[in-house]
Amino acid sequence: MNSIRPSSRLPGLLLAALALAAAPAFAEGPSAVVGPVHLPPDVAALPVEQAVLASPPHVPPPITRRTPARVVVNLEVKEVTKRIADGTEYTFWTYGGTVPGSFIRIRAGDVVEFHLNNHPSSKLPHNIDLHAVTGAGGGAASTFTAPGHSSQFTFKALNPGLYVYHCATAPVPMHIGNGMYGLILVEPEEGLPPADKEYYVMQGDFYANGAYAGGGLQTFDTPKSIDEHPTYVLFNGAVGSLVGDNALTAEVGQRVRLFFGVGGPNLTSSFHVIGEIFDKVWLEGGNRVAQENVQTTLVPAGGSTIVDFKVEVPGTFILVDHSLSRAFNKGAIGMLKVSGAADRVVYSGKEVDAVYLGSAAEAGSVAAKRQDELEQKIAAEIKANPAIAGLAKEVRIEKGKQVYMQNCFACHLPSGEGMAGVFPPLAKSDFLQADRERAIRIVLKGLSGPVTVNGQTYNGVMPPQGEVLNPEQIADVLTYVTNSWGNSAEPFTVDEVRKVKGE
Ligand code: HEC
Ligand SMILES: [Cu+2]
Repeated sequence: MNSIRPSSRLPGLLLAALALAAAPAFAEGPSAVVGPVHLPPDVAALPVEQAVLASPPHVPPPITRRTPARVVVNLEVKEVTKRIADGTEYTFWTYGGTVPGSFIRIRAGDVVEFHLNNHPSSKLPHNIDLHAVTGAGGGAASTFTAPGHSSQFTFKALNPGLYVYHCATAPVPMHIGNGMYGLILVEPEEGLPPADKEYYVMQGDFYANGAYAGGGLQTFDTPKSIDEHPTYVLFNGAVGSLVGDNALTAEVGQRVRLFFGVGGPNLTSSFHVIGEIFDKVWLEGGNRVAQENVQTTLVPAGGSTIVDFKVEVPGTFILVDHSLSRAFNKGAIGMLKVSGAADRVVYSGKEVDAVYLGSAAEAGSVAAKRQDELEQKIAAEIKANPAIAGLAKEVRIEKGKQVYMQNCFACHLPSGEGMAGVFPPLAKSDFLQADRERAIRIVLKGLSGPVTVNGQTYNGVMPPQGEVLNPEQIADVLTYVTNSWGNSAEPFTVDEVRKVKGE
């Protein structure tokens, strides 16, 4: 963990970094190495502790000591390629290998010896600005670290609260936009009130050089970022990172605490949990409860909140940014699954959330898994046997099912049966199966006016999907609906869709 003198060893990278920097004051480059701090005897005498870091959605255990310590934090920067959406990967830059980065938990009054280690496989220098730090750049100037190097600095945690940390290397929006942020909790001296479950969730906006779930490997798109037009708005770095098998869990009667932050780089969050009310909100991540009984709490970019709520009834509770296009079209959805006995006085009806979204996202993630399995099968089949047409169709169907579960099921229902008199059925629909081009046109351009499906007349409005779905997604969803629930047809091709689209 030796300090290095980056200015003498890294001329190439430095020039590159400085050239990129069009130098706003907070985009920190390297600063001179000033040598180890002289700790006064009372600080030098403090017990030394290695910080336990946790990966999202988990947090380290509460701090039980009631006296300060010298805490050593080791955080590793790693550039990794991981799933961002079904069938789609992204090159993330991370603290600790995850988005958001490792959760750091310390206590007010602690003196922290912070080590930032940039993995040798990294392509770029990085640093860290911790909002919990009192000092220029929040540590950024002292931690500018080249690949394969390690920087060290010391700070005293003066203010309790929940703080964002992030990379401040130029171009800063790109480093943050690639996932370089996380949370550091500075517990008040007396600790936080106890909770049964504590979770770590961060929202971020991602600007990809491709469409939402567009497939393949995506990277950061600077013009989209400058225009603040994100491709994804995500909880914990991927579509579905908190749904299905990955959902947060709790039991009836427990007190749940969410440490929620927004990395940005640009958007704020209207953070809401569908079907729950925040009993307590530590507004803006400050150190006291500022409000009780809150439905939606606003969290700024580079800010945080702590929310507590007791779960009284079982069910699936959906975490969203209540700017809902981000939830429904860009990925900002998570789930808290609460198990236990129902309390029919508190809540008696059928589980609306489960139909509304829950089962959809779960069915979606099952479909995603199935898609992956099938794709692996195809790869194996291609090697052994060129007869792969049947499997290819199955993949299209599974992909189409995911599109359906996001865009169609709300009206036509997961069973494809529609709703009598309101939404026509797709299952065994004579109308659907009679004319392929018409089916494509309906999905692309919508439909209104009277139609007769299986002898029943409908006169509603189906919104056009051509703006939301690309031709491949439309071909997939039509392949799915024409090969499900007793329907059967040849797969729809992207060319067929393009032809109708170009009319
Ligand atoms: C907001 C509700 C809504 C959504 C979402 C929706 N539809 Fe429809 N759809 C309708 C309505 C209403 C009609 C009938 C329109 C009319 O009466 O003219 C319809 C008609 C249809 C028809 C022709 C009638 C039939 O039953 O065969 C097809 C095919 C169809 N939709 C497919 C889809 C697909 C595929 C999606 C998703 C990509 C989708 N719809 C999304 C409401 C919706
Ligand atoms: Cu960085």
